[in-house]
Amino acid sequence: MTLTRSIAHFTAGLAGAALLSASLSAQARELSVSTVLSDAFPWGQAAEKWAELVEERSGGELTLRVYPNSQLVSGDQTREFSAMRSGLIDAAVGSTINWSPQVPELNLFSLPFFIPDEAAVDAVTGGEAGELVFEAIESRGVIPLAWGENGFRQVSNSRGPISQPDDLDGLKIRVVGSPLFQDTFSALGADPTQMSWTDAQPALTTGAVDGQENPLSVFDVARIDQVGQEHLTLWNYMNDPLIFAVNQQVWQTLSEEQQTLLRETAVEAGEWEIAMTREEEGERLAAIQERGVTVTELSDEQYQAFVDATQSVYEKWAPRIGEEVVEAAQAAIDAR
Ligand code: X2X
Repeated sequence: MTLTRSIAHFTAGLAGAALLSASLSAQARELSVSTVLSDAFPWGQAAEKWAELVEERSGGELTLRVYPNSQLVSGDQTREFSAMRSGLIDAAVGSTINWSPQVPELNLFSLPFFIPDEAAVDAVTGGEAGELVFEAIESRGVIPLAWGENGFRQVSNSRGPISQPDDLDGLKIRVVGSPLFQDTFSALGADPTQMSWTDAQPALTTGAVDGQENPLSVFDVARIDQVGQEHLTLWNYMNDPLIFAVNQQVWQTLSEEQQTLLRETAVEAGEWEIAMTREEEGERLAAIQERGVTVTELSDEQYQAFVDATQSVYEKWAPRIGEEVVEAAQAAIDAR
């Protein structure tokens, strides 16, 4: 080989390598996925599972990078939906509560004592109401793909057992996201304060608030009992579904194959996480009780007293959510 020929050969080789890496990087795509809770919790595990499945099946063409602890919105979880809509975040596995300030229909799930059990949750998310909720999300610039579950939210506090509305009288309760929660806890005679999850833990530790409400998985993993929350009431007052979703512009730049892959893996990860969350509830409750927490269960009569006390919240919020969605959900619950 002459020197000129070998230089030409070498250069061609370089150009080939550059071309190959350019085409690889044009294909390889990384999307950011926001979550509020990390993979110590089922919620974060749902997002990690989604990322794993996408990695496996796309052969590295598509990567989901999970950013937990609301870090992409500086801890302000109620801004997650807006950040995803505007493209600051590509995707998220988010709570209906945190997105409800931007999507009023999502308050459906926060209506107190409206969706009483797992069968009711599945009937709502899997039926016409669920479709209407997904349409509402899509009409606001975000593509919803699948459901997950944070779980039924239970109330805890540091003062004493709660078995009737009077027991909440004057208690300072940390609440999330939507103004609906202010209404629910005010109707029960409590003194609700809205704050992010990031701020909630120090507020519980210092005693700035007396109580909070979260699913058993969150109570257990975050060791809420260790910040003085010794009384826990199982009242299933609302279920907190999670939604896997992608920004609309990002979605439109994906090939049809990639869209199908993202949707199918989201559905799979969601089903996996919902089953796990429900399965683990029993052992979590046992672990919480072993750590010395007083657990209160309600009789039918006691439960009804809470339903009656929060009736005004239903009446105020059903029209804001949209009668069509609420009626579709009610019909699904009745037929379950
Ligand atoms: O902030 C909460 O309580 C949490 C973690 O459950 C949600 O993001 C809704």
